[in-house]
Amino acid sequence: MESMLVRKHDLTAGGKKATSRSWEKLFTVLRGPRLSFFKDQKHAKQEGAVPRDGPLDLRGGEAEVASDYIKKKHVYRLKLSDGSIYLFQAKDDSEMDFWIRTINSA
Ligand code: I3P
Repeated sequence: MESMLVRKHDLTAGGKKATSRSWEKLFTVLRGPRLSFFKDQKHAKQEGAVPRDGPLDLRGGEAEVASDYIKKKHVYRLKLSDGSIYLFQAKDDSEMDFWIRTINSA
């Protein structure tokens, strides 16, 4: 699975507040239980491409609607087993539901 996703890093491993907290549009690649983020599709397709972030290990993690996040619509939260948290903003609820299901079954 590959897609441009809009992401905000909230907490780092161990549950510390992330220092780089702005919303970013990143080319995202899901392979098995691993989620990797690239600057754009071109960077992702380069031979030996190194992700800008990740891969994140989704095993033991969970995605859910971020109903307490009221600044933007269609936002879902990914909690990882290491304590880190990422928020994602989908373009609508159906895209949000799709990604929540996809992440939770990865
Ligand atoms: C962040 C940026 C984010 C904002 C975050 C800021 O600043 O404005 O959009 O999150 O607030 O720190 P910067 O771009 O300088 O990193 P929200 O959109 O959720 O408000 P936060 O630190 O309160 O999460």
